[in-house]
Amino acid sequence: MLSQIKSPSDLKGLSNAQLDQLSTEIRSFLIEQVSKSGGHLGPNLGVVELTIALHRIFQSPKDVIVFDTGHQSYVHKLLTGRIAGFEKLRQRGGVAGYPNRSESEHDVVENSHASTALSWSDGIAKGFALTNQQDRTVICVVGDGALTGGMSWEALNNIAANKKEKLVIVVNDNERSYSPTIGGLATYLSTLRTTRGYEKFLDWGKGVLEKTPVVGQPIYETLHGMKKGIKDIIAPQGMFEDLGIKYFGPVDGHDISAIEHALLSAKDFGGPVLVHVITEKGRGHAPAINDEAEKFHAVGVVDAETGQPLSKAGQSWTSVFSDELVKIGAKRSDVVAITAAMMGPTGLDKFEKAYPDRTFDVGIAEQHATTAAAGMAYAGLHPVVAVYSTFLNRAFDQLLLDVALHKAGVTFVLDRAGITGDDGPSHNGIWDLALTGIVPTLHVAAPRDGERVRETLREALDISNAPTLIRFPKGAVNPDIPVFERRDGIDVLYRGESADILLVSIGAFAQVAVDAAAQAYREGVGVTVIDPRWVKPLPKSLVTMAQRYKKVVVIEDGIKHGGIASTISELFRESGLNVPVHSIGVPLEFLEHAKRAQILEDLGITVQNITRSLVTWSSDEFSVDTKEEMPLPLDENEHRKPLR
Ligand SMILES: Cc1ncc(C[n+]2csc(CCOP(=O)(O)OP(=O)(O)O)c2C)c(N)n1
Repeated sequence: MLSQIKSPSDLKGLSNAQLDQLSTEIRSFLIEQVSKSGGHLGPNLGVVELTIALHRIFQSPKDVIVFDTGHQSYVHKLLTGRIAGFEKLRQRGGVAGYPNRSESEHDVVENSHASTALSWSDGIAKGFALTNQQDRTVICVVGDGALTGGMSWEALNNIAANKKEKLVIVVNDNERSYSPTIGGLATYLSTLRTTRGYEKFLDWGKGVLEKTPVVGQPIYETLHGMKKGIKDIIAPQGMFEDLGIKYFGPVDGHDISAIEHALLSAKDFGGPVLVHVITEKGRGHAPAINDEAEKFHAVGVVDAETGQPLSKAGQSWTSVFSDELVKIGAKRSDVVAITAAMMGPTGLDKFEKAYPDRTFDVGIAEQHATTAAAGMAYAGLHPVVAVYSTFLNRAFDQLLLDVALHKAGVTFVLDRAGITGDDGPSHNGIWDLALTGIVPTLHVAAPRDGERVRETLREALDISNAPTLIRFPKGAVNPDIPVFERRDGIDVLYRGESADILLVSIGAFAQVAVDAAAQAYREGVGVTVIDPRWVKPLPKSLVTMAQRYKKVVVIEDGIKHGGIASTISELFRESGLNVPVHSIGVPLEFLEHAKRAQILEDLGITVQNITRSLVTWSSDEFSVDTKEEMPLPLDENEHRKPLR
């Protein structure tokens, strides 16, 4: 059946039995394909029936379906003609792990960061109303996890103000973010979920009382008139309705007819409506259901049947940090940990196990996490805020003004820094060095290996009168790269025979830098590799060191614009040091999904290529880097073209 679905219109004439068959086939397909490539398996297994129902009731792309976060859009992709692309899910040439406009007209919002869909939907609905496109409905699918994000509530506040807005909000409630959703909202949704009594009560009242002669009808009407009061007693759903948003539900999210019934009513309502759909994350796949911690929210390459990882991962950067923080926690009762709904992925789960009272999961709320950390620091604690690099973007203002301006002793630990690859443009952690570079008082470290993660974490936690930040990449940690000599906090990793080039290596690129220096030596070029470890503030001794060299080259896993190379250039300029600085890093582009290694290759960040550059630069008197001189692309679609 699945292979016959080329577009949503192919779903329309199917019988209930055929729809059941299709759901089963979609689940088998997802289990098989996602196990091969890795991806968001659990969330997608949970929305099979919901997505089918959405595409049967609404007419995409005329009606616009916006998925919050977008990680649960695989079924939508399958129903909109992209089955073949799943062979290479999240790889170059295959479908992206999130909605992607270049793939299909059915994808409108290219997301991956949570809690934005309600704002998008509100904007699109208002746009349709003002441009005479009233026949188009906007449907926003938002998880209970994404509803913990502040943006969702800013949007709801605006949506509710327009009683005529044609917007259907589908709350996909599976009680989980990665792990169980936390907070007051989760408790509230759970109340709605468990008090299904209200609708039944009203049906019963209608049936019985309407048949009761004379007094029956008035009693029913009175009860109906008191609806809200009764509802609040039997099913306290007042919150959404008090806001002015009609509430339907809860609806069994695995019963296509029931969902369709609710969606039809919602479609005809003529104002903002919320349909509360209950789904099961990982539905139909025993290994996912049995995964208590995360219900296979996101898996790597696994055995399709058992769900077990196919290769044994080495020790990761995350686990080095995780273990060290637990050790520190034993000696320092002031150290507390904060996660924004990512306890396991950031490695804070071990800290939570050891010190549950000192661990806080704030929901998908990076901004709140950051400002609350400033508050905790004021009260005498030393918070460690562990987030992915890409998600710190969201809390920039809080970092700048609530934390840094107040010189709060908060330590940020950024996982997945640098190019991450598979998850596409919005998941790369390539902006943190540039963004944090402009925050006064903040200290930033980029450890090159596990030993340096432990070391810089301890150093960071010893700073109590200013914020600190440590960033490291995704995946298996590098073998430790021993230090040749440490001068004023700067590690010398490789000493060149002659003073041709000083190669400043930032963070995890150190091994590549050392290997390139070794190769350059064979070609007669003397390259000394140093690792400053702390890149903000930069040690002043860098200037003294650089004086001896003909060229300085900086390699960093982040955007070149505003990155460490540019800070170093400025430092040299201000110190009156006239030495050319070359930069190896990420150009100012959105990088389409592909393996990290592939992207690095495209960008020329390989040992071989860097060696070639080092050799060229060492003999280049004028040191003009032509790549740097290229104008920014004028064509707005330029960033979609292949990287090369
Ligand atoms: C701003 C931001 N922070 C963190 C994440 C990481 N993240 C991805 S999905 C997810 C949980 C989403 O839960 P929910 O919205 O309920 O969707 P479900 O996976 O349960 O369907 C989180 C925390 C993110 N995508 N965006």
